[in-house]
Amino acid sequence: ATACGSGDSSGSDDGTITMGFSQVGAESGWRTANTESIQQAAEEAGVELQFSDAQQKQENQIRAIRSYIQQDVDVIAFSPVVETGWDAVLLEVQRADIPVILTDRSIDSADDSLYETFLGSDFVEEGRKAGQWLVDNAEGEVNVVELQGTTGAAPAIDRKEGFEEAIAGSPGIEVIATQTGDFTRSGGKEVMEAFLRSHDDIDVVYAHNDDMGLGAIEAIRAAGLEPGEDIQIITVDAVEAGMEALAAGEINFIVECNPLLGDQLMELAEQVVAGEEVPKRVVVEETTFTQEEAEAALPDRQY
Ligand code: GYE
Repeated sequence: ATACGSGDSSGSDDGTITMGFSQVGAESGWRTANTESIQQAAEEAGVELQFSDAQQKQENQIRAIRSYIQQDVDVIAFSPVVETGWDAVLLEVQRADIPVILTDRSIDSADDSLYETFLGSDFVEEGRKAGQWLVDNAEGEVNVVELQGTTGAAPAIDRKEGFEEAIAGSPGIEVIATQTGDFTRSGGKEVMEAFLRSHDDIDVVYAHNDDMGLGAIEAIRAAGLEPGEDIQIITVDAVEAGMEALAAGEINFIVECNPLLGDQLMELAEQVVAGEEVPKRVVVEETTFTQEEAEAALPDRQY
């Protein structure tokens, strides 16, 4: 993909768009579905995809982005593992005149000229939905432990914030412990084991994703307790394994976070490469599921 002349980034000579995409990692079922969606959508749209997996490390993403500048791709898209620390590398991209699309997670920067658009969910709203369900279903004093996502990641920061906002008016609901489980099943299990060792009065787990909730289920079982009964579990994502646990009564409520962003990403890429105006923010539409709703929805779920 060579841009001929200044400011002309209308794709390679044969019109094919080359996209450099830096993915967070493969930490969760959500991420796997997201990667598949992007790869499949690229193929269908005829976009040549340079894909790299950062294994949840910002330095790997920065390295990948620099290599996409070297390759002079037409557009760079990435899902930033953490919110801060992107200005320097994104200035390099800007100087190379390559448009940037943020997908899934956003960045925390004062300079919004560093990217064209951000396509992703409203994580604060997801946290609010989780908290609101608890407010509506809580009886008496409720002790919550929180399994946070990756430290510094937008969905971890925002899901915490939205949840706290929703429970703020309910003095009976108290978060008695909170710690990161890095969005992985093993992380969720380990942290839940530690919580169970130091607290004998846990009523509810709020996990920032299904995978950590599934890890918590294992820890709760191992402690001789019934997940979903003795300790209730609220998660975010609604990936297949989470929905199955919900339908089986082990999880009590899931807030959906849709990973199927591929088609919208390719559309936005075509538009920004063609120099068209795109909205600065594209929000993904989502719902929530109770145990009964999970059972009904499972047969038609795509992830
Ligand atoms: O909820 C979690 C994944 O950024 C929305 O990352 C995504 C989150 C998702 O690891 O499962």
